[in-house]
Amino acid sequence: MKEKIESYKQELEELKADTLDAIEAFRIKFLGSKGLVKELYADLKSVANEEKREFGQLINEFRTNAEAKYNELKDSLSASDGGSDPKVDLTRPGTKFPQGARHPISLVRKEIIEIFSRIGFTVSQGPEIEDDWHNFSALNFPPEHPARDMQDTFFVEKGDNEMALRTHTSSVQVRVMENSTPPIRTISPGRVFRNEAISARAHCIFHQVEGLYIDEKVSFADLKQTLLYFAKEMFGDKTEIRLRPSYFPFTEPSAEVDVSCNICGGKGCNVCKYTGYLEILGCGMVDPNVLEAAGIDSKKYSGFAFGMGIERIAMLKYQVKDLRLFFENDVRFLNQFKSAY
Ligand code: 2NM
Repeated sequence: MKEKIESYKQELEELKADTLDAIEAFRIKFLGSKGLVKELYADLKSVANEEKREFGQLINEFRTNAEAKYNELKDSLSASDGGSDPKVDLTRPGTKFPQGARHPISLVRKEIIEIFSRIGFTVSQGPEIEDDWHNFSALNFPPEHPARDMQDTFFVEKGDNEMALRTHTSSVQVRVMENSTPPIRTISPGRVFRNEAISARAHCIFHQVEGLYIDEKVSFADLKQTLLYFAKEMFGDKTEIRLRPSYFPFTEPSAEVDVSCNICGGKGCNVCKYTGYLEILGCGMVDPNVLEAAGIDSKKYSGFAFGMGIERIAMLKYQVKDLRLFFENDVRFLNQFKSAY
């Protein structure tokens, strides 16, 4: 009996197991229900009574050692290779994270910026709270001129000088003209604010992209071709544009630009109200007064400018019928733009 325990002890000490299977085989051999420990306890029954105590202790010691060794082997294996821990199943599919979606206004703004970047326009930004000069006076809105009522302005008290939430991002372009010399090619995306009643087609906060191009001999033909390029990139290669005379204080001449309806291809449908065209932006040649106000020589330089509402473009592109959806951030609406990029 003594020799048997000794030889098992020897075997236990010399045993090496470095795989999950080998460790399991070790456990079965030593600690299993038909293992060596069990066998020794069975043998104990046939040991003489006066020797039972001594052998019992030896067997207990052997079992404790075997258990310790088993735990040690298991620990060293899971420390060196967590993947083999039987509690961790690396073949299980992972938990899915709900994925967000970009806001359609961000998507359209990004696309507009990319289209104009390809023909050399840079992006400029400026403050949302503006002084009268940058939002109105420098843009050829004289004091008390009815043009100032074309959009209702939110005024903000700030000490002695009255400030306003900008009503267009043209104010950014005044700053660009004041701080740089032509050639200037820039677009200014940003939020603008108008005191308007909220409806399916209007909101008191919306997003604009305005563009400005100033150099020697910039012509109305340059403006038309730039906008045609933009329309085709934005709405597809078959898109046509149409210009109608209009009025803005900061441009002369001025025009509204329509694109052929991308829904019906110009044939007429309820989206274009059977006109075949959709209005997308306003534009014109920068009034010499605006150039001079910003310190640019209007004898030497000319330029064109344009402005568009991002919500309007997004409504046409994604066929959204109510502009208020862009401001509610209902995830059922936003999730529909997941694949966009
Ligand atoms: C529009 C329409 C026409 C415009 C003018 C200027 C500036 F600063 F150069 F005078 N920036 N943007 C402009 C011209 C904006 O929005 C409908």
